[in-house]
Amino acid sequence: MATRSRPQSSILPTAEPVRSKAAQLRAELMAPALSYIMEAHNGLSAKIVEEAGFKGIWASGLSMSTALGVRDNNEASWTQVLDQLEFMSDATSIPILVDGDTGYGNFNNVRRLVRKLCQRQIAGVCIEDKLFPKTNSFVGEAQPLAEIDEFCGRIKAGKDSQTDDDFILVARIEALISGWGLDEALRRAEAYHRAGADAVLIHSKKSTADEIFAFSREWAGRAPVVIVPTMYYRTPTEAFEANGISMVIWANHNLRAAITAMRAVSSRIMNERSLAGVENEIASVKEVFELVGQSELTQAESRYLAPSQPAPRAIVLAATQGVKLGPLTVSRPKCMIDVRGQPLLRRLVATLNETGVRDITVVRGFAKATVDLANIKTVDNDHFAETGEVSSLACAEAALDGACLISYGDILFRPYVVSDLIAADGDIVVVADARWNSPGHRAPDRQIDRVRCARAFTGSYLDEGPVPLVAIAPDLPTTETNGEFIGLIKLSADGTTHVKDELARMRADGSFTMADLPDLLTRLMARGIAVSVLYITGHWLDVDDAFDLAKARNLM
Ligand code: SPV
Ligand code: MG
Repeated sequence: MATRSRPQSSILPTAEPVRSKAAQLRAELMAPALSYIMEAHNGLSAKIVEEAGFKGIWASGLSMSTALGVRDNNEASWTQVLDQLEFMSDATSIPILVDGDTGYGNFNNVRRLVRKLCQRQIAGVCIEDKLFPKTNSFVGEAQPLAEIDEFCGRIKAGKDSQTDDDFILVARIEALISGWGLDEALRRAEAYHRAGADAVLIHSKKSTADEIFAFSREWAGRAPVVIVPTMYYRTPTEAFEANGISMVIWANHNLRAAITAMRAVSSRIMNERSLAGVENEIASVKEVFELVGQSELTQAESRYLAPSQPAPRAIVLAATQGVKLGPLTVSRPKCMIDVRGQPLLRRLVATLNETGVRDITVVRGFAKATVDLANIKTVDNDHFAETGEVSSLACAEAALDGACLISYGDILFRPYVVSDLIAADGDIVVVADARWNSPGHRAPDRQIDRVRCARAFTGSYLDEGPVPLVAIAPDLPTTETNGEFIGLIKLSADGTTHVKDELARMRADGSFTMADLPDLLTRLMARGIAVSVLYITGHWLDVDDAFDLAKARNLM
């Protein structure tokens, strides 16, 4: 392994199970073996570096800028860089050494930078002895260098600001790059080391490592030496080990690989006008999901999300012709009359769909062939002219299974009415309009199904839950009427069982054929089965006669 002299550190690798990222980076830097860190420029590339087995990440300024589509001249602000780092840090468990350029200003900017880096568990920063705004080291010649004392101030300020004792500050010496020679590089290394730098990075743009090795011989391990062999890439890694280098930064190779790969795939798809040629040469969508840990989210959802209740199915009773609508229902049933450009039933189905109710069985009768909407199931009551609502409901008995809604086919209501009904407590809950008697609501002679409840509507918080139903019939005295049944019922799974039992009883006792839903509800209550009422105040309508239709068309 390496024959270089080892820098001393009080913090060496230990058997501790969990170390901070800064402590991990410190251990790598101070260890006798040569360590390598690999460039990343965003959360994805950082994950890939970790996946490859690297012990650390170089958050390259050149790569992060380029990935953002800007130049490595501090065109991306330091907080924009910080945002990238936050994603990289969150996405990985290995330490990140960030390329902090010049520290983005003077000592004061370095202080703020280091505090923010520590907050985001960034393990260390490398700052270079140039001036803000910086230029990449491989651009141009003889870039100006910072005054040594001023740069030492930046180092001290950074070290004084770290909130993790293990945070690493690497001082980067640009003297060789700028043509100032080995002695100047060593003078600077010594000053920066004394100012508190944990390591020095000696940079070179030569194609051989000669000047780097000359530096490291003279430096003799006074502090760890970090290098970036982008230009002297042919030098064997064993030579770095043999010359006392502590850490190698592979500085921009993921970015450059991405550029090559993205160019190849884009131009191929452009030229071939097809994805077929590239599909097997690029990462699969499955791999994409794996990289970001999609399965963890699925597990977490099963742990933390409340199990969603399956939406009830719905049975819509739409068999009647609706003779009171005269010529409008000669060739189609009233559920199919036009209400402002759409059949009434299509509007009803859309409202149910909006609340998650998708399994809808419509009981057809009169002119059944005209009831032909998409997304509904149909069953037929071919005896619609001689039978009542309960017979129609029985035609849909196969759909009476588990939680169910039963709705008349000639009503419309706001979606919240269904949502509130589904959420309401109770095995059998019916919706009633407490404003049943308001002026102009109905044609004066119109018969409605009146309900009497255990408590009248109050208009206060008391109305929030359903109230027990006491009676339901068209002929309740006005003084005893608390609302109008709108033709919408919710059954829980138990409620559905009660209804099916009652249908069987009604079949057996002969009351089945002409019975309507209020008769069914009355029989259930007589057997001691609780039925409740959810009050609403308007926000619904039914279409029974020309008066209702005019109102419906106005409302839509
Ligand atoms: C970087 O990766 O941004 C560096 C290394 O600073 S270099 O581009 O070699 O200057
Ligand atoms: Mg850089």
